[in-house]
Amino acid sequence: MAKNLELQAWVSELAKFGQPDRVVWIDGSQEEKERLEAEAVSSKELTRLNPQEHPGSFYHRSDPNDVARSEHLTYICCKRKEDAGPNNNWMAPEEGYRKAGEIFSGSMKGRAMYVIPFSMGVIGSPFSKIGVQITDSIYVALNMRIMTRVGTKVLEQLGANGKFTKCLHGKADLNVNRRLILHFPDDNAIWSVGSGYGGNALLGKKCLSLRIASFLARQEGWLAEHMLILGIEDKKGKVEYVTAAFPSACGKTNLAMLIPPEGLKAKGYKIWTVGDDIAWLRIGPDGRLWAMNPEAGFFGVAPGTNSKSNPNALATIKKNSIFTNVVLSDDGKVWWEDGEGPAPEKATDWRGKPWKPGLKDAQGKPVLGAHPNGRFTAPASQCPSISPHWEDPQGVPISAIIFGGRRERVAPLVIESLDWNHGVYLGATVASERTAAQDGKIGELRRDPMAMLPFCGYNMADYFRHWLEMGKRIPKPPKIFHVNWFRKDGKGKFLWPGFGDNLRVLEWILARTGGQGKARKTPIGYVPTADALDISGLNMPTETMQKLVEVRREDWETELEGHKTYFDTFGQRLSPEMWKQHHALKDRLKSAVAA
Ligand code: OXD
Ligand code: MN
Repeated sequence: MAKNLELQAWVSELAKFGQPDRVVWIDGSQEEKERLEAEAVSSKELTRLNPQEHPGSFYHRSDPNDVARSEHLTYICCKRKEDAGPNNNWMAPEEGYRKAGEIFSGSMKGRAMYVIPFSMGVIGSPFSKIGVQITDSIYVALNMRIMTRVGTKVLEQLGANGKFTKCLHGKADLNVNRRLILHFPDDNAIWSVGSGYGGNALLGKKCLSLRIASFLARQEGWLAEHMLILGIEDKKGKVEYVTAAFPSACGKTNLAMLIPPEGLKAKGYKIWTVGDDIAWLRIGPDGRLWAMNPEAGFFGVAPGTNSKSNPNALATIKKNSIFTNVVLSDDGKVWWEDGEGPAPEKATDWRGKPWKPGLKDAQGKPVLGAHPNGRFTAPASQCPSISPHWEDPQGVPISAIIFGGRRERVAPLVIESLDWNHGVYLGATVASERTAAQDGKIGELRRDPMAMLPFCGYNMADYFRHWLEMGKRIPKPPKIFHVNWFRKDGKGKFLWPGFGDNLRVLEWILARTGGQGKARKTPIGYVPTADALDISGLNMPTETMQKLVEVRREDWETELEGHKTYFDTFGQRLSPEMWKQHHALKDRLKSAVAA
């Protein structure tokens, strides 16, 4: 039980509100883990997997209408609509509390209410934030135990007077028409009702560590970002760290756990994973930017994870993991499309229906066994490439920030910004084709600034301003880059192999931060010369490399129009510096023609 009176009062108030049968305080012990797992198995919320194949691991199927983040039901509830900005859905706080309250009220009847004290970041680090999540989902409670640091130690850290984010989650009836994911930045509170999907229900992740944290970060002078953090160790043992922001389901987890490709083996690189999804960045006493991973686990997309795309992830999920919405074989093993080994002959799919390889629907279309956004939840400590510094309270110093989009055309493999403000412009204009991690039409192009569009807890115009301000305050700023692994040739084939070979681009990036690496200055920034990257062992024709680093003026003129249309959505609120960057790019494109 908590010493914190505010916490005690809040929990009793919510118990009256939700009317659960009992209240269970999560202490974080091993005994508790086993008890919860046994309960979840007997209530059929979890299936215990084959203990030889998947020791300590479980399977979960979510409601078929509840398999991805519901962006259209996600709101920022601040007093003034303009403070939420065009990038967010907005609801007045009173209305939010009322609407969600009506759904919550009495909805925990017949269920347990779990109270989960959790820390984002190592317990006790001055940079960590404490939250307490209330939930009536045992699946959520078990996932939170993997994704965050939970329990008595957190309560001790919170003490009698500590502040915490109040996170209320209730499954209610999992009805999409009675689902709301609400953020109250002024109250440091989150109310999520009607969903059991990770991104909507594990409130420490997107809700606290990005939406609420981005709001706090602006007030407190730091950055909360949708970024992986990785370290690259060279032959001499020197490690440099980079962060990278990509839209959901664009391979952040794969990049964070990258294995050096054959062709670069002789160079003796080693990659260290610090985080795969979220970075909190602060200015260190040495004037550099330092990044820490607030999470304790990985909540990764399963389909596509295999021994080629990500052997480290496969090793990480060998044990003590939870698999959601993938294929479950009759002998208790999991499988997914583009995964490892042949599909099981006797299995059930993510919807719980009998499934076998080659199954077709009434229209003759193949039936996927796993949902494209099927997930694994696994402890970060089990990752073979986990950095020895991943839990350093102050984080790791950053040499480069990388923004990435998913574009078939236009954006070259890599661009180095001209300076910090231009880098902010590059990040602010990132565009991507939609993936399966959010509801909506797959493939549609959308602007996704800094990969934060669904996660910035306030007006994005103010967020760009905050980035520009940070640039003034960092004495030794990292360089900013933009990458695009997804460029295709005229026939729809990817030009770049991706996966481990992305290290070749990281190598160039680090060379550039160290004042080396061959580049040509183009209107859009520095781009590698066609011979700048080490592509040994790749067997790549010169024309392919030329295509990858090509900057086509016509494409960029159209692109520029897209930037303008996007910037216009922010009206007067957009910093003049962003327009200045826009016009400078226009001028550079014009003078390139003249030249
Ligand atoms: C995620 C996401 O789950 O970005 O990380 O959707
Ligand atoms: Mn993410």
